[in-house]
Amino acid sequence: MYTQSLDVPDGSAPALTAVGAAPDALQTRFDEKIDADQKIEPQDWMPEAYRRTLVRQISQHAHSEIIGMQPEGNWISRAPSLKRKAILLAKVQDEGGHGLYLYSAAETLGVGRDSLLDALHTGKAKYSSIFNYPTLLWADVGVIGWLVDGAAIMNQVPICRCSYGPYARAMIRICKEESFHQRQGFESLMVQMQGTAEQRAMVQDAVNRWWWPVLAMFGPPDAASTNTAQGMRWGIKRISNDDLRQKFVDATVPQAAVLGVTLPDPDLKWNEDRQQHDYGAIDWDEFWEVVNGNGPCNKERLANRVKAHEDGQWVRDAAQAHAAKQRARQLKEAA
Ligand code: FAQ
Repeated sequence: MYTQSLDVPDGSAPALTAVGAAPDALQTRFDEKIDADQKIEPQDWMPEAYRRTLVRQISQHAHSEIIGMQPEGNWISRAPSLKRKAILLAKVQDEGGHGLYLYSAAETLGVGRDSLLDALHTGKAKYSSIFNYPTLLWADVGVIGWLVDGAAIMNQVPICRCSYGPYARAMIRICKEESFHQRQGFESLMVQMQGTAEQRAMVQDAVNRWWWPVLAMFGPPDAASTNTAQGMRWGIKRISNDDLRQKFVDATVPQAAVLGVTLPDPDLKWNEDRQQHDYGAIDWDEFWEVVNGNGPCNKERLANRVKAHEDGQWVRDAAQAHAAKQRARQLKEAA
């Protein structure tokens, strides 16, 4: 199991590095560390805005992983073979594990898991737009692995170099698992593309529906991205939304050719001058509708999550009762 430094700030005492130091000196030390590309650790002094930004991003990332279990989880009972079912089960469980590492990383910033979950369940916290689209066909599962996990890797590899130590370390393991996810999706699609005309049409249909939401997943254009400049200054974000999107398009076009699918964009073409692909306009109105709770599956996803949390209450109660019993026994033995 992934572990963190447990030496987390609890707000009751100044961080060790703060003793005897004036705030300006602390800010200078923090800036020097960021400039030198050193890691900030939970026990280090950090500006409140840096802490808040990390809590926002890491918790939203955790929520995305947990909600992101639903679109593919929907197909576990209908996978076409035992092999595909075993792969899919492992993948969906991995996503749950990613959520747990990330909640742990957020907790090192002095925030409780209950409050993070509460923000998700009451609709205050965001999670990735992409998980509000339905999985209509078996091919959707392969396309999620290929394109959604592919986009996630593109976005998350740079976060392995994030300035906040616990987040960066969590991302290293997560990215290794995402690579397996991407490859299993591509392989599943490859098999389907070598099947019947009906299977090939199913894959193409899934690609047509997922392509544009996947491009939007990287976030708004740089000009409209409110958090990018500060995130990059702090070394939380290393590459901008548009640059990551471009890298993803350039990496995916040759993969689509190997698969034999068409990416649904008549404006997608190689630009010799830029040495990159041009691509068509993303529907940002649709993106914001989805982010603001009005996508095709937002209500269903959140309702499922709240129900799962409520249904699991007895497990949390039992774990706490067991821990209390253990503590009482240890106290009795020590007395
Ligand atoms: N959906 O100023 P920016 C996965 C919000 S995990 C919803 O550019 P920032 C694994 C953004 O929060 C996928 N909201 O923001 C998997 C901000 O609002 P706020 C999740 C979005 O933070 C695979 C506002 O728009 N990955 O796929 C989205 O600098 C398969 C302005 O945006 C991560 O979370 C969106 N797509 O950049 C699981 C990675 N985009 O918070 C299961 C970590 C933007 O100020 C199956 N996060 N917004 O109210 C990041 O890299 C960044 O937070 C970005 C956004 C790039 C997502």
